[in-house]
Amino acid sequence: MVNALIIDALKADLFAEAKALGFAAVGVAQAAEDALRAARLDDWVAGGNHGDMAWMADRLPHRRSPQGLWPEAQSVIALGMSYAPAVDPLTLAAVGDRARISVYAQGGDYHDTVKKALKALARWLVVAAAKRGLGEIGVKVFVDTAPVMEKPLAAAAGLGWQGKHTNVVSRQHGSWLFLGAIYTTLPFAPEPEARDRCGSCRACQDACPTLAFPAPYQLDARRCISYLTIEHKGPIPEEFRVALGNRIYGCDDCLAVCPWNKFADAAARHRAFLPRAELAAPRLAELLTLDDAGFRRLFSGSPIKRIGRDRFVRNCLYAAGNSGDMGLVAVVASLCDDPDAAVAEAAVWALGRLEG
Ligand code: B12
Ligand code: SF4
Ligand code: SF4
Repeated sequence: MVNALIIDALKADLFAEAKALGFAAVGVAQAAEDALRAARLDDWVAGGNHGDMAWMADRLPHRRSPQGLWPEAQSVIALGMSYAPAVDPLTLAAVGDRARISVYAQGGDYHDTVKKALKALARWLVVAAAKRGLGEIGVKVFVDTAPVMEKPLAAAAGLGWQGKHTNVVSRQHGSWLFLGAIYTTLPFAPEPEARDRCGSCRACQDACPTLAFPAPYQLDARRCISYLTIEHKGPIPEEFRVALGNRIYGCDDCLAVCPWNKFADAAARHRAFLPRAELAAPRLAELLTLDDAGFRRLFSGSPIKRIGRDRFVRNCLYAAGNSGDMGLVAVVASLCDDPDAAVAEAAVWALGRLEG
């Protein structure tokens, strides 16, 4: 009983510390398995919706629940950091010679920023628990790369609900939260789950250029531009190339049309995610000339560095093919015999489209 009171007081202080460290949202969920959530994950993977992301199918028992990954975990601290844009990301949709990089990748790499803040918060918690006589507690921090279902856990912790586009939507921050989690052996009382506020809206499903939602709340990653431009290796299937438009890294369309974004406060955006001027509306002509060294220089500190020069230039070539800009013909032609087969093939496709 005494411990329960101490743990409740500690939770209040933890939430304040999370805000001080730059998190815009924080909540707590149970670490025990949720059978429905686990079954839906299994169905999604069994249906092949993860495409070539074999790491989604590996370690499924770990991903199904926090205790599947770490049996000693008692609760999950779910955290959200805002990257709310100041301008509507769809405004660049029709500008031919410019490329579109999704909002999440225009600033610093969220893996670095969120992980640093998670580690600082976890360290704070270990010290604060010991000071309050709770002994030595265990903590593990996660952002993105571990087998953790960050969206359902954030929803269970009350940060927001999983919208029909499957991402977590917050009443205060719209679609624009990066998520992270701390598993802990401390048995915090969970927050109430957030209510689904999508209602009869289907704006995100209607906005998807590649029809990637077979049903509300379900995404077929194999059709998603985010997957195709970031995760997919080799040539992107022809059926999707025109729909890519000028998107060269990720896609924001289903997030950007969500009506709840009108409540998102760009002032809550963490300063690390302010867009870098050269990535907000880059010129295709310049991106198409990048070699390995130039690519690494431009994208140092950015999540884009992970895909490497070849996949990035491949994406830029599809966008060039869609641009209708004859000024790009010479640079596109120069890539037709690129040593990377997917780049060379994309250049031939783009040239055919520009000239044809
Ligand atoms: C794999 C992955 C992808 C894949 C697959 C996306 C997906 N929807 O699963 C691809 C490459 C396509 C992708 C794209 C993007 N991603 Co991503 N991705 C992940 C990752 C690594 C795992 C997600 C996962 O577990 N998927 C498996 C499926 C089964 O999980 P799920 O979508 O939660 O599935 C649930 C629903 O389908 C639901 N469900 C099924 N049927 C039904 C029926 C009903 C009635 C209901 C209510 C629910 C329901 O139940 C399932 C289980 O609970 C997470 C990080 C992490 N470790 O969690 C980031 C993550 C989800 N991505 C993120 C982001 C930002 C993006 C992009 C916006 C990036 C961009 N701008 O290009 C896009 C958004 C595309 C979209 N509409 O989802 C953020 C989302 C933040 C948020 N606020 O939600 C995360 C959490 C990364 C992070 N740490 O911040 N991503
Ligand atoms: S990110 Fe783009 S392609 Fe993927 S589901 Fe959303 S709108 Fe469709
Ligand atoms: S656009 Fe509409 S349906 Fe989609 S997540 Fe937002 S409120 Fe829900």
